[in-house]
Amino acid sequence: MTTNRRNFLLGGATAGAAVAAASVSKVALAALPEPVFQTTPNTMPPLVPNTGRGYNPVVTLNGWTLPWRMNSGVKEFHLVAEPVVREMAPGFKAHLWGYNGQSPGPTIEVVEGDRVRIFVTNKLPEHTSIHWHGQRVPNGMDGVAGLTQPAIKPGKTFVYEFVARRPGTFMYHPHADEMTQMAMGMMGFWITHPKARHPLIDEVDRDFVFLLNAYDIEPGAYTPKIMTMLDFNLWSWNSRVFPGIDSLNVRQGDKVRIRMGNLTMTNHPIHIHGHEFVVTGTDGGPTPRSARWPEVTTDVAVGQMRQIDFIADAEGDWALHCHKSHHTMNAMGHEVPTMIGVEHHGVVQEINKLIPDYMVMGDSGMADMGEMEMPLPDNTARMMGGEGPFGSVEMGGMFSVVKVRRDQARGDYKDPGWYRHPPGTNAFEWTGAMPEPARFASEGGQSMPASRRNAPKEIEVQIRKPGAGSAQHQH
Ligand SMILES: [Cu+2]
Repeated sequence: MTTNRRNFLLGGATAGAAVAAASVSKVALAALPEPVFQTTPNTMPPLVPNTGRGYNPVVTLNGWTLPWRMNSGVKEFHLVAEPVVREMAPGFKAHLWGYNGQSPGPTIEVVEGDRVRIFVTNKLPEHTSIHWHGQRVPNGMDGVAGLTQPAIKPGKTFVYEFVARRPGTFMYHPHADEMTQMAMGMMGFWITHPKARHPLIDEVDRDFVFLLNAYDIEPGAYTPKIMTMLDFNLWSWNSRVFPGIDSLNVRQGDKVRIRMGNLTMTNHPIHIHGHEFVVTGTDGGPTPRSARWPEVTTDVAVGQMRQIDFIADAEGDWALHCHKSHHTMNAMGHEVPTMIGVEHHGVVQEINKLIPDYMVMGDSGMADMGEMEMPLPDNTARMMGGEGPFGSVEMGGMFSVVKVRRDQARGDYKDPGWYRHPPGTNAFEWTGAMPEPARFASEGGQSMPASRRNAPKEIEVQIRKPGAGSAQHQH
């Protein structure tokens, strides 16, 4: 218990590793696969399998795949549930709970038919369990604390064992004090690759996975508020917010797959630019071909997974983002009134004498907030930011870029930098003559009928206040 406590207080991934080694006895260590930890938030190269049946491995955005050991034909994994420090964007770290040094936990990749044994060690200050969302497992392996197993107490290790029966994309997360543990970042992806060519699962050149998750962290704070039910302020992919989310780098002509699982408390319409995709699978399995149609946005509802496939045939830097515009923004530090159309600069100076931190939305929109140097508390992601080749991208949260390049080598996931547009193919400023549009010739244009032209400009509103003795006129 004392080691758990210390681990909790230190929080760091390195501390987690040290404590994991110190608190498991030598006898237990001989039987347990050595846990593997990851401390950087970088996108790790795909983990090419060196034992068992082969497959084309996935790439976890700002994440990694958990190595396994083969023990008499069983794939053994070791997950350690523990407090972690996650860099959500450069300059902004969060104190979360996760697995093996990161939130989300590592992706687990197996092959249909594999017998899998997962050791789960609990280094959290409270009990936990793991549910294998979407999978066919024996009921006793389903991970629902209290229903199918006792909760895993702090310091204890449980074993889950089952056969990965059907190919697909699944998630894992606790089924014990879920509201706290998922609000703190405990979740991960599970891929079961088909064991042979599958009529409904096409082979692809690139296969990306990420989880949609959300946090409520006050600007300047490090720890999520766990009682939040709907009003989250950080909309993340794999516990990263733009500009902290890596780009998806592909070779022109590649067949690309993206798998997205939603473990937030709301839906996310995920939208791609410049390409059409088809939804080729859900957590229920591959979609029948007759039920696929081209789309550019697909809604991923709460607790769902969507697998999309497309041919990346158009070179360029193509945005990929949630279409809820407040999900492509990071936390706002203030309750800010909308002041569009109000010239307020003098007013703000007056208010600032009284309230130094007072801030208003720009009087012509919020775009200037993407570039404005606002006084931010330490450890805060800018509300909208991310430098592009033409200025601020004015995005945060659930936003990234699919970079399609002709000269990207096969299997190379390196960031190729910004797209160099062929000359004459960018939108440009018009500097020629601007004739007055004809509609200004008649005041009111087409929207106001000619008969109303002489209507009084001021409209008097009469408000009768309840309980008041006489009618009052107000303008
Ligand atoms: Cu969203």
